[in-house]
Amino acid sequence: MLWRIIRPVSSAKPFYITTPIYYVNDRPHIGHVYTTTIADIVARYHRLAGQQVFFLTGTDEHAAKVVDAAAERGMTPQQWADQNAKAFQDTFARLGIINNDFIRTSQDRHKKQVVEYIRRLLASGDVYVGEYEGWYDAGQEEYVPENKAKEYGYKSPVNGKPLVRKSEKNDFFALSKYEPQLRELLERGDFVQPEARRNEVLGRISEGLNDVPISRTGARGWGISVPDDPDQTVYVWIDALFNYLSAIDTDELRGCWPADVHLIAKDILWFHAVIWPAMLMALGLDLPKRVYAHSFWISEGQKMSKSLGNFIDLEKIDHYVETFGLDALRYFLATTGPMGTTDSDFAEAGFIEVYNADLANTLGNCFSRIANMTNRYFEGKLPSKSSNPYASSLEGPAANAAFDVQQVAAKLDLAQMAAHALQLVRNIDAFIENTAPFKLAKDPAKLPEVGTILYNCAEAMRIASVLLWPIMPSKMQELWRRIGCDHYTQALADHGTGKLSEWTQWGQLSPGTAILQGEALFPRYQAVK
Ligand code: ME8
Repeated sequence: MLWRIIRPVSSAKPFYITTPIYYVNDRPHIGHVYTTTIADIVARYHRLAGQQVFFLTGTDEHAAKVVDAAAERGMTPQQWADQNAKAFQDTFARLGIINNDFIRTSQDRHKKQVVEYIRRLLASGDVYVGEYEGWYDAGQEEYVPENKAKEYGYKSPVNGKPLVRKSEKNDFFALSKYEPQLRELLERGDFVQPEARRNEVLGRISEGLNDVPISRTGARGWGISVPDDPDQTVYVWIDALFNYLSAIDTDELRGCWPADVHLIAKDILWFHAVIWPAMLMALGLDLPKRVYAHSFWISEGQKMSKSLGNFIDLEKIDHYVETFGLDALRYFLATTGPMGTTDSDFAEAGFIEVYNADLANTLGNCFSRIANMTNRYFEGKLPSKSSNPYASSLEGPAANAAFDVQQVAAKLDLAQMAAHALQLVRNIDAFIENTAPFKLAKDPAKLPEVGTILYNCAEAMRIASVLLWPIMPSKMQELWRRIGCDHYTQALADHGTGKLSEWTQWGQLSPGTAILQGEALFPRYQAVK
């Protein structure tokens, strides 16, 4: 299968990035699309930089709410899970996501491995049988601690339904035993990002750690049975967290572990920052290098909800893609999305503003100017860079942009990645304004100067386009086609790798290359009245 291709370009450990695996009780929405798109951008950036990448996303299927949702429709849980898992796969494919694998927790390959991991956990001495009683959030498949339950008014903070008092006899994982190691891990500084999220987790650890159930009863035949104890089913969260290991637990891929980044949102940070590392400690496995928890999208100023009708669902996502193009959606998600600690608003007016300002008026317009002048004054062939006052004028700004993008990419600061690349495009525009090649061109004696100016512009634009490729792959490939750089597209096809440092060196475009004008890359959007 195509998505399993992983090219052995070097013996270095592949960069392993994951998204949460999403519940299949419903179809995907903008939140799921966001995390997976962001992961795609990061994965593409690492491939562009020449690194092998393993990018995993998928679906979490053994939740009780899947059994309920299926029953309401007269389907089996597997049928309902199949239908929704397909919706996630189709959506991601349509949105240009190039994950290496898509794991489903109902697949045999996952279930078999989980049984093995549970066996090892049981043998670790960190699991005991105990009775648990507490407030249960059925929608989230999660027990809520007493103080939190009180704070939430004994209602789910996610769906507002009453928490239920529940008691069970289960297998428990001795999480509390790992408190010192977890505290040390969190204090190390870069394990949980952003910083404020790390402090939240540390604060909660200070309140004390309760042991956690890793199995449950009454799973209605849907889930993974605990080995040698068929009454108990592996608790869906434990089953789900293991996906990060089960997907790569093959001779070919085991070397991907540990994960470089688990990308998630704030809602599931506790599981990833505390429970998951403790389980790995108990199993004697390496810990992921980083857990990055972004914030939430709200919509038109309010929390997304079906009843308010402001849910950014698949239909709305498709509407944006049809109207503005897929890359514009990716750009909007990357530049205005909630990667920090505040939520972001998905609003149509904001989308149009970003689209017109950055993509139509800046990036698209700047490329048109360069292509138009090259066609008007040099018959569409890139002029030579003779030495005159303008030689290498944009070389410094281009080098700065390349350097800055690499700095911020390491911090997953996608908005700044885009901003630095766009700054280079603004530098090109300012350079055109200052040198006024359209005026110089009136004097034939000045044509070598005009040529040098245009060479500078095209070269800087090429470098900006390389830096923007992870965010807007199709449009940048189209731009490459128009400036004779199809070999970049070929190198990056089928999970291939690029040469970021070479491609951002100055002076790669050969004079004489055909520069194609073509249609506007990002036509200006005018609202239909
Ligand atoms: O929690 N804004 O699955 P889930 C941004 N199966 N991102 C959002 C979002 C929003 N409004 N809403 C959801 C689960 N997300 C478990 C995970 S992992 C081992 C198991 C994204 O379907 C975000 O990434 O509820 C969040 O963490 C995830 O969807 C939760 O997806």
